[in-house]
Amino acid sequence: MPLNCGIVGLPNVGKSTIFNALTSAEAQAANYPFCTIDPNVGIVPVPDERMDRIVSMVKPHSIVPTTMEFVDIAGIVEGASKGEGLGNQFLSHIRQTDAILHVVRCFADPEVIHVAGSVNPLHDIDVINTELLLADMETVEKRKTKAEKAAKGQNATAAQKTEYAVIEKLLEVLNAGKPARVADLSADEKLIARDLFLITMKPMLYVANVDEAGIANGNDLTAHVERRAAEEGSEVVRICGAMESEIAQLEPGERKEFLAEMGLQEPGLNRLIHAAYRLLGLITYFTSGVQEVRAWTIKRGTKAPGAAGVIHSDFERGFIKADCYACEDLFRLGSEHAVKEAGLLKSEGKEYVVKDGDILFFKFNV
Ligand SMILES: Nc1nc2c(ncn2[C@@H]2O[C@H](COP(=O)(O)OP(=O)(O)OP(=O)(O)O)[C@@H](O)[C@H]2O)c(=O)[nH]1
Ligand SMILES: [Mg+2]
Repeated sequence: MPLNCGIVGLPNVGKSTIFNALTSAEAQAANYPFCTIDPNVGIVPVPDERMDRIVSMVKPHSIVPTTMEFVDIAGIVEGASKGEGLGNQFLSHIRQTDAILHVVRCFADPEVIHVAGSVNPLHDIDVINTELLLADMETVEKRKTKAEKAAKGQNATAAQKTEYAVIEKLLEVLNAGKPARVADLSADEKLIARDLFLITMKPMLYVANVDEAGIANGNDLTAHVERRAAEEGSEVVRICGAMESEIAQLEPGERKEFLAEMGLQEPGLNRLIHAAYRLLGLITYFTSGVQEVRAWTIKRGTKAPGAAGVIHSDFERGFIKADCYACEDLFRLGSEHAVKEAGLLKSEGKEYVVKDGDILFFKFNV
């Protein structure tokens, strides 16, 4: 199962527009609230210029980028946790994602309806975050009664006591209006908390949907979002949904020209994809040969056998070793042969922690 990011926010803020630009899909995006009802799912290649450089050197027969999944979810309104708007059903769609991209409207356009009547990013952020928080409080409260009884019973096990302690810690944080992710939990406690599938435990970043004028330096509205995000330790990605959807429809040549005219290096979507990738704690390694150059996704901290397992479970089961070098060494020295000559191609064992940008060759035996 690939990890995925849910696109979340108030109705009519541009979630489906951004999703369509990301996935080249044609999910319905229109100027009325609750245009999206069922979640739209799309798989997106992760742009990687290191991959392009490897390909230009190796000239393989086939090229396979790595991908990630985005889910376009229905808009949330005040009271959603109590069933308002499209209510609880959509919270459950968010609960199934691995990370949250919280889209905040930072463009004025009087033509586009705002559900609260006026554009006010901080108010919008509060509405969404409050609903997510309330949903989590309900989840934790539900669990509390049973956990408390077990923990205070005569035959309470250590695990039951820990579970209750975790629930108390989480409630303290949530009651203070803070997301569950800031709760101070040990690694063991986090495992217990994970079973609750809390929405505010998921990593989250803000996507400020701006008008064209606001892309380069932001605008008055994004300044608020950036301040709030800094207080929370969250990231903000600025993007113009309307323009990204135009860029996405251009041919590659036209796209380059258009970006150059706008004074941009790359589409905002690339920045968004990379930010989402980081948010999920993901890194990329490559396999490279004349047959195929391919990028693979792993969680940061994965050891060599686990990385091999992403290709095939046999690779993990029968893992012997991995020959490994950094793609940066390849770029610096010009060829795999030169990397070898320089003694930078290493044979790594089961304990090797794979690094972002490693080029790996697995030896296995099943
Ligand atoms: N001016 C401007 N309009 C935008 C931008 N992004 C989206 N819109 C418009 O905003 C309206 C709503 O866009 P959608 O993408 O359908 O919004 P949504 O958040 O998916 O809405 P729901 O599915 O109803 O929750 C459409 O009319 C879009 O054309 C933008 O960057 N600038
Ligand atoms: Mg939509």
